[in-house]
Amino acid sequence: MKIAVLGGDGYCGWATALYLSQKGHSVAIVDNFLRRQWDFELGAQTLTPIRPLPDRLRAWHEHTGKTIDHFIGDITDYDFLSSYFQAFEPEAVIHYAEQRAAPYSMIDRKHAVFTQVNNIVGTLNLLFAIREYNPQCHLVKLGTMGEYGTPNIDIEEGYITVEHNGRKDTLPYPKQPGSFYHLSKVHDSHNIMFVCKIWGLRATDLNQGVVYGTMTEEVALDEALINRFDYDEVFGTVLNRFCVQAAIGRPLTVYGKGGQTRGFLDIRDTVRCIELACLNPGKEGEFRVFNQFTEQFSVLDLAHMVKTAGGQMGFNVEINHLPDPRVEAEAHYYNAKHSKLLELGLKPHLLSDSLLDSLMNIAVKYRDRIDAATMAPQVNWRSPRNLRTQATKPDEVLASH
Ligand code: NAD
Ligand code: USQ
Repeated sequence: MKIAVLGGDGYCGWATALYLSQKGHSVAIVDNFLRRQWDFELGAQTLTPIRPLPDRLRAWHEHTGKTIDHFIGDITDYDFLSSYFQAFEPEAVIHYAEQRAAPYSMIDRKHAVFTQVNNIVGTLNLLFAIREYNPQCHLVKLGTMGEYGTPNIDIEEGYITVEHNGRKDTLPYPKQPGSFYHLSKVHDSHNIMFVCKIWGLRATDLNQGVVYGTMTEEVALDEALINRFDYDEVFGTVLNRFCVQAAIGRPLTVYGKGGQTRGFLDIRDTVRCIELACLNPGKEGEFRVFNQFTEQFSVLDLAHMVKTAGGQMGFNVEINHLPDPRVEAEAHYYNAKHSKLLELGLKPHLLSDSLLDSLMNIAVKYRDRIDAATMAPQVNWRSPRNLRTQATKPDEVLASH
């Protein structure tokens, strides 16, 4: 298939582009390097030394003989997106190209506005481009499990059947997102569902849990292909942060009681889920929703797993409970369904089998690059600030460096 990977220089996108290319698909990446600029803005960097995109693509070609095309531009620019669609004519579009950090969206007004404009306008442009250039094209959109929040009932896959005053209907599952970023995903989902209905487009919304791991078979081929591993307070996800903290002898930063439970999956399962969605598109006019995660853990469960794994490697790992900078339930019911991708053939990798290899070893290998100053939580949901006011377009950041 001809598959577009929007956001292909980012964490999930890079692993996906290589995996699909290795499987024989024709892949073209789109990215505007915003993610790399946000590192400049925040004074943070990935633990792993990622190379510039052209170097990465050259290394991929040298190792496999395969070529991945790349188009540099901003998907909120419709002229750019149109020219990309006309040049590449994708049969499926994987859409990762959004601002994805909840804390980034909660820094202040400017970052909240930037996140929602970047994400919602980018997705809207994409919907119009699909309609204009190839209405048969299958949109595979990355949503998030955080769209649902933490209701006190089971979470279904996208839809729930409700009986009310003697009548029955199947309706979109209620959304209770917990940040301006997570809200942007809900707004995207509504826009996508609407155009499936009015224009007959076909889309799969993958409500993904927190992704962990850096290594996939393809990335492991060469150091020049290495993927991101973020651990700073804004872009670092909880498990990455705990592994890095353990590797430098810092106490693990559990926010509040640590009962916050989320769905998680290995990056190797992310790329497989994407492939499964592409190979099994829905019908014209169908808006499918899959919950894309394999296991659920509380933050405190993860802290204990890292403590044990660290102990086996000779680290004395302490667990700290910090006041929660977010507004979220710290102890709650959580049971989210996730059977649709398993039915399509997903065989999950389990955290208990890969934690040491995928995460702790990477954290230890690149320990000298860890900057502990970027670790303490400073963004607070209750008190947005104006300390960091850049919320950025690339040209603005580049001008300041
Ligand atoms: P990432 O920040 O590493 O990658 C996103 C990429 O998109 C970056 O390379 C960035 O430069 C690019 N981008 C952003 N806005 C763009 C624009 N307007 N035009 C062109 N390119 C743009 O993020 P990720 O961790 O790979 O996440 C990818 C997607 O998956 C996001 O939509 C995120 O919400 C979703 N997701 C991620 C996780 C996770 O744990 N990482 C979990 C659930 C869902
Ligand atoms: N947490 C801690 N200590 C830390 C960091 C985080 O206790 O040092 C807690 C948070 O308070 C939260 C949980 O860990 O309760 C998860 O936080 P996270 O930063 O790992 O993940 P989150 O903000 O939910 O966002 C990440 C990705 C996002 C994706 C989402 C999937 O950045 O792109 O959408 O995971 S989900 O969580 O299912 O919404």
